[in-house]
Amino acid sequence: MSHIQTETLRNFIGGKWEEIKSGAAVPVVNPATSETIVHVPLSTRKEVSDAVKAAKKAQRKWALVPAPQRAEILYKVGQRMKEEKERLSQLLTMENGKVIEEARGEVQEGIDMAFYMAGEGRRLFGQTTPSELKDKFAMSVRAPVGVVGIITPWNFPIAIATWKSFPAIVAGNAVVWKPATETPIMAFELARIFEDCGLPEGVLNVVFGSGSTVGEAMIEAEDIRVISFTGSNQVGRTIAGKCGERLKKVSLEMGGKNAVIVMDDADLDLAVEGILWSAYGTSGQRCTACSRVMVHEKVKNELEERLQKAIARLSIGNGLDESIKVGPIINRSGLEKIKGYVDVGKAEGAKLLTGGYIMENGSHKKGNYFAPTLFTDVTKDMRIAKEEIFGPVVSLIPVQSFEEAVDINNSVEYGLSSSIFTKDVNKVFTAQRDLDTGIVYVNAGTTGAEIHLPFGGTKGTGNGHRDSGVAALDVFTEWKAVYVDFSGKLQRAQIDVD
Ligand code: UN1
Repeated sequence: MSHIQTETLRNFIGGKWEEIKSGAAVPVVNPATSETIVHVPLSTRKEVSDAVKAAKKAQRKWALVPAPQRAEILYKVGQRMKEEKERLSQLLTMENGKVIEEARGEVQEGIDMAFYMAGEGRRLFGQTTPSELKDKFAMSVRAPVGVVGIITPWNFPIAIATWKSFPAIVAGNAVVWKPATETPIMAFELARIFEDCGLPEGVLNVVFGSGSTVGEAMIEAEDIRVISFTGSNQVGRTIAGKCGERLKKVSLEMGGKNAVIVMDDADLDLAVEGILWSAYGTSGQRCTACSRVMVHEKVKNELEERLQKAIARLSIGNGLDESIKVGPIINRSGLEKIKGYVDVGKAEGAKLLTGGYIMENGSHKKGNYFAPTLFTDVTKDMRIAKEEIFGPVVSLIPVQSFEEAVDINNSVEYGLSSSIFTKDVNKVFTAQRDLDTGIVYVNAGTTGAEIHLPFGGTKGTGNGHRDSGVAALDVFTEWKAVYVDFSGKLQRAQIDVD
């Protein structure tokens, strides 16, 4: 890893790569091999405070740079990411475990976001609208909020970081970023690319460390006006409470319990492919991963058989090998959690069709591998049908009708993504209206969001905000209404209207 400056990564604060005083660090472990790749520092409140100060200072100037010029940096960043795509993808597979094809997809998602948000530099549209008074002009503009805090997860360490930091930067904010300690290399690489592309010092600051110290200090920092977080529901709720007390804007994306509906008229080959890709891709470690399948009873046996055959063909192993389809689980505690849910499912009376165990033989011994798992005869009240597992575990829930499938889809606490396989156009349109998730797919699995559309969900998935798409700008800007009276006299709104 010669391109990484030291054995322990450094924070990026005010344009400088800073070692932390205490020297405290933890290893970053490749989940496919259990080898230590690098160390990540555990910063303290002091580093957060330094980063906030640097960001505050930089933001004042950055906000005055015309947005199309701010965007120029994002174009350069996108271009650099494109040139370095293969190298970044390899590193991503090493630190996160996802298979190389998916790592390339994730880096591409970041590249797409760079060009898309760079385009916003020449849009950032507000509204112009007539005033109710003569000789008066009315418009709204987006103003940056100031310093923003972003807290990103290990499962999409570069894509999600771009969803949050790119709109923040193009809109004229400065960023303090705490990446997940499991996957700091993507943060190091992205910050380095920004530095190389000429981002003024202090506009992007990276502080490595734990949620309980670094995350907490960011929430408490008065000068951070927005927190954008992706992670667990439990942590998100705590953040929301703390931000609420401080009247701090907070945008949360907290996972899902996503379902595919397979109707009796579905193209079953397509449904099997869609389920396989969205459930076992990324080893089920996506917020959008398919975790439930509501299958019409008429095609239940057929779907079970086809899925089992398809699962048996999945190759599981080190994602750097191009032939591998399913990589490892991020760490040991992730594995234990998944195993725990399999035990719960069995105890609840669900029927295990395949998988259900930690793979500990042969080449799998070195990494954290979980066998792709399929349960059937699951009922909607079982815990495995309600709680987020974040692993390669699917529950088939037999249903008798379309309406029942939609009801079950909507019965969980989360509302991120859902999908339906059917050829009936009436069901397609009814489903897109009635499924209560932030993302709906027709004749595709539950994953595959594109960056120019809003990403997020309802109920326990979020708090009404969205990542990516134009909606992301709402998180990182304040609306400002501007009235210009050119009548030369005092005109009172609502009163001098005749
Ligand atoms: C996530 O799992 O948090 O739609 C992000 C998808 C990807 C992004 C997933 N484009 O699955």
